[in-house]
Amino acid sequence: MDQLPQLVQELRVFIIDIVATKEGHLGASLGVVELTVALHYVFNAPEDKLIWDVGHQAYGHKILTGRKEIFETNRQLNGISGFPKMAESEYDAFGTGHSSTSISAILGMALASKLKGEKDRQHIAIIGDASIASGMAFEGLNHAGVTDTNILIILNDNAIGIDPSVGALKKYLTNVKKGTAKDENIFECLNFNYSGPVDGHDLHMLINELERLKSVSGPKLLHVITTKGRGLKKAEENQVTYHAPGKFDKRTGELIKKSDQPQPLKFQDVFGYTLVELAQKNEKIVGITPAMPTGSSLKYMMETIPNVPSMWELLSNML
Ligand SMILES: Cc1ncc(C[n+]2csc(CCOP(=O)(O)OP(=O)(O)O)c2C)c(N)n1
Repeated sequence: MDQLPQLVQELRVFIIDIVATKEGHLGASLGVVELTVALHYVFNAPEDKLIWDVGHQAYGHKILTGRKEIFETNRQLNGISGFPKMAESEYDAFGTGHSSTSISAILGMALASKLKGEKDRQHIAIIGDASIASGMAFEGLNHAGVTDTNILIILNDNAIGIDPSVGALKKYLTNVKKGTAKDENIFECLNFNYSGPVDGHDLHMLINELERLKSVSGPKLLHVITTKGRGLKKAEENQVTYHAPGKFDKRTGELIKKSDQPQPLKFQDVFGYTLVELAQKNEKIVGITPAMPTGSSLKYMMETIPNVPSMWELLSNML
């Protein structure tokens, strides 16, 4: 227990060191370093199942589960995957990459465990505030709430996806954090035992809470508040850029320009600019983001043609 704060520190420095030169996702993994250490301290993976939704925040998990020496091959040809991958490690309970699958997946595993009569196995899914707002995650919550499975959903709430989170659930979670949510707790209403919000950077508190929840039966949800990019000032300040920043100076966080030569456009920029060109000629074209205006370059259309026509206008134009 005494050595864990040092482990947290070392893990953070190691992630920064490697991603600074090898590139990859940064902010999300930095935000869950304490949570990762706490989870692996309290639970007994791979016997207990841990599913990281999307999986771009699982670098710490990979490093702690036998992949430290090969972590520098992350996302390279013949190297390790940038996402949890079952074929890569028995600690990766489920292959992720597409968001919002973790609740359904962990529920399926918990139900299977129950059928097999395994009483002690714990099932945990860690999901972000952007990913929990999608349809598939709701389907999982809806189903889980009427089961007597021992599942723990950890909501990692940093108020940002790749771009800032949006929508009614985001507003609700903000109100929960401020203590001004009007009605009963939404997760309690769905039959989850809700606890939190807790500070996701307070290692001891996390460990105590996870230990406590271990013996609470039924579906549980722990609401954890974290800061994306935690521990690297620039990454905390520019959370969108530092989601996947490319090469940077590991001490200052300063981005390193690829070269002074003009760079070819990224695929998503070709897509984004083409869409603007087409939409300027055809008012029936509507952009729908995959919850990442920056990553998909739909931000160009949002900036150039920001008005959202009403559904009625759209329908009457189509008729
Ligand atoms: C189905 C699907 N849509 C979109 C994406 C692109 N995407 C990757 S991460 C992410 C947002 C993640 O935000 P959150 O769940 O809050 O996790 P955080 O990065 O804050 O840890 C999105 C939209 C995806 N991976 N899968």
